[in-house]
Amino acid sequence: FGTINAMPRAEETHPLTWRLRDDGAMVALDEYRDKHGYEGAKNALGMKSDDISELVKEAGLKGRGGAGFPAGVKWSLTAKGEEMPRGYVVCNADEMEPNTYKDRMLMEQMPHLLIEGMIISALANNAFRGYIFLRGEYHDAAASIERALAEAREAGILGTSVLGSEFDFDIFLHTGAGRYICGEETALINSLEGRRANPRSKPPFPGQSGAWGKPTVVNNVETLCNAPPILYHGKAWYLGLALEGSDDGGTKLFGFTGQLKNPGLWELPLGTPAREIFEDYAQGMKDGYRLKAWQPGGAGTGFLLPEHLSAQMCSNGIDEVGTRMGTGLSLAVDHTVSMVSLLRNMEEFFARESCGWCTPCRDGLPWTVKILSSLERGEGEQGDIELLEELTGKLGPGKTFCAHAPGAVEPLASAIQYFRDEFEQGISHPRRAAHAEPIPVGS
Ligand code: L3W
Repeated sequence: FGTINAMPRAEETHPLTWRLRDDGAMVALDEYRDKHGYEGAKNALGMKSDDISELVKEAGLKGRGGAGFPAGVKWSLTAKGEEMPRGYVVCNADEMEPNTYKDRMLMEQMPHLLIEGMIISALANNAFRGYIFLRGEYHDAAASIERALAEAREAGILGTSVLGSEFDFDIFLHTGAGRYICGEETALINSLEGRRANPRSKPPFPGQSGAWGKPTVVNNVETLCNAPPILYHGKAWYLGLALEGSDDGGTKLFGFTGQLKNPGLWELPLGTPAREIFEDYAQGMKDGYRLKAWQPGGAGTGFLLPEHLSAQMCSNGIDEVGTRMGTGLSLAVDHTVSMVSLLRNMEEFFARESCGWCTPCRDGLPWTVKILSSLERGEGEQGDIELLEELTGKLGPGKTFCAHAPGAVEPLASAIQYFRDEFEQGISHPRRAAHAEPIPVGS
């Protein structure tokens, strides 16, 4: 994997990828400008900030990082006005979700689209500075972004008088040090400030009080990259890109990973049936492999069965079959994979990446790993599955400080729901008695 797969792309239908070069090199400033680059930002410069938020809201752009919160609504809620200090636009580019590499592709090849999106977000949110919080391992993306930032400053697109206007705005690149929790927006802000990457409580949302106490809007890379085409072509066009039945507007980078004939990444309309992505684009399973289950968009989304491929890939379409679209880069699990081993591996990852601040997450996730490991060895005991189910409830939404643990137990709950027999096969012991005597304190 690692490339946006070759397919015919047109400006009218592929707002994110139509400018991509066949050689995979970065689209430099001249080429970007030749293809309507920075025209969306110019339109935004002539608009009031509230009108930009309203346009993006009405275009149906939802967050592309995994949670799907409407971008225009987020922008409209940022504290702004004469009496407020100007704040920050932070691009969440800490792409560490397993199977997910869409933002890397955009940043390596289309950094000016991201910069333009951040200028539009800055205008909507009255921000004076932008930060791109980039996953530290993304060296090629860092090089593209640095080159594009230099080109943009040189051309008067960033800095004082953005594109000849009275608006000042500059962007800086910040590379992370490799923690999954930095993708949680308030942990990201703490890390940006030089603190330990623990999430903060919400409210206050970052739009009220974020980086260094100032209003801060945090958006995913792909979300920001959708702003320029909306500002250039308008909301009706953007809404019309999505297929009937989708509550979301526009297109999305969708992917399929696994033992597939043609794994990859494609820009497709929101609402494309998952089966079309799996069969037509990914070309189905390799010979000798059967599809057993799939996950729509990252390790934090629930497992689905082959029959659920009829669902449309959009937030409402995947909600209907019981989970979330997440990042939209799907995983195909084949018949040779043990669900118990797969879940043990996933929960090990989530347990390791917990910030450790709240008790349910810090202690609960390693507990799931311990139980799953014994089931994997065939040494589980009666009651283990019920205990795992209890843990999926106690680590679920609303029980922990942030979305990390609820995301971690979503695949576990669905794996038990659909593949309970595989978990039962790991049980070989009767339930062990609980401690008969209390353990003396201080012994
Ligand atoms: C103002 C309100 N703003 C919500 C904002 C909030 C945030 C956004 C989404 O988790 C999920 C997680 C991962 N006033 C607001 C408001 N907001 N209410 O909306 O917030 P939320 O709480 O729904 O989600 P979250 O905490 O951001 C994100 C899942 O995404 N995920 C993983 C993603 C990983 C990547 C990556 O590596 N690139 O994206 C996959 O499913 O598990 O559940 O901005 O402030 N009243």
